[in-house]
Amino acid sequence: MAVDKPILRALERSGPPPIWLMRQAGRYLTEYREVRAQAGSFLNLCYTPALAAEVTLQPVRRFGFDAAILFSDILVVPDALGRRVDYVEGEGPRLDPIDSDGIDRLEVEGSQARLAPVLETVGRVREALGPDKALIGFCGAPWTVATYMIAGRGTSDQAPSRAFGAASPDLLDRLIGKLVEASVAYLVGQLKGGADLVQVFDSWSGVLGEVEFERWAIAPMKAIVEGVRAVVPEARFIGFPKGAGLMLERYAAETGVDAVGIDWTVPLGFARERLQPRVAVQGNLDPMVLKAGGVALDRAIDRILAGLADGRFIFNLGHGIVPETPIAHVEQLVRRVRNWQGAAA
Ligand code: 1CP
Repeated sequence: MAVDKPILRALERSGPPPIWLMRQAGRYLTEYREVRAQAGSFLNLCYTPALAAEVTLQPVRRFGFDAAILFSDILVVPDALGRRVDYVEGEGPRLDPIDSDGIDRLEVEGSQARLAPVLETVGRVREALGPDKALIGFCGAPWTVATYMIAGRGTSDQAPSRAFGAASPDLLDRLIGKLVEASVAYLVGQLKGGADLVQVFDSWSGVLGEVEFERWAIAPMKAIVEGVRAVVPEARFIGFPKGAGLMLERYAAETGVDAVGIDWTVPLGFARERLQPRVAVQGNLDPMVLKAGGVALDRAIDRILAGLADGRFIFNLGHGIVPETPIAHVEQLVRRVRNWQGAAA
């Protein structure tokens, strides 16, 4: 694969830091809100290629980010596996909590046909995107997707899923195994359809203890990386095990990813000394600092760049942008990262 895209270059060596933002397509953009209203339901937006492609491209057009991230959601996978998924306005996703029978009935084989519209979006975006821009495909990591399938909604500590794993670890293994299988096929489809690399979001890995992190975060991620590379050998991965803390080092060493995303709690010295020698690092501005803006934002940006931009590095947030973020703050961020002259300047 020719490395003519700053994001792909940053996976291999240092250079001017490329930038994109998690949840860069979303409610903080007026142009997103217009398309979202036109689509009716959120899932309808995800499954309508013309509209999903449009909102994928909006933030790249507006801010000149180095990557577009496919507009979809991690919960299209349970939806495609035959579970009921609803998005309740102002509240978030709702699913029917899954049990042993439900796990047995998951339709792994049929799931890819239902995801065809998302793959069509990938193709449309790739065609419309400049050659220097990367298209990032994605899925949720099995543990994080499982937490929504088990609890039926987002929770603050994933107590229902931790309890499920403690009481029925073999059952959770079965669910995770099916999600690995569906995710491999889905990511292969995205990469063959035009994605330049993929990110796997393990937003809830931080609630797992050491043993559980090995079993339900590291092992499934390694299986996904290996499964995808068996079909697409050059596949590139960013893993984002949010909240993983000290477990980041083993995640980086053992899963086979090319880059790890780090949230804002990860010390820059740890990222530089323990992670960057092994993988590229992506992150880690606190979305609340971006929302606040001003001098505090400038200082935080400079500190991250001084700490990480000498190595393999992609500038990003430590989690998704929040809807209340002023557009001017995003412009301030992009300008400052683009003007970065290196630690010596
Ligand atoms: O009304 C709306 O517009 C719905 C809000 C929304 C949006 C814009 C949801 C519901 N999902 C999305 C898009 C989305 N989700 C993207 C698009 C691409 C981009 O980044 O621009 C991506 C990558 C995701 C991934 C996602 N969905 C994650 C992993 C990342 C993260 O934020 O931790 C998770 C956990 C979800 C579940 C989900 N979907 C939507 C919401 C509000 C949530 C979180 C629910 C909760 O835990 O309470």
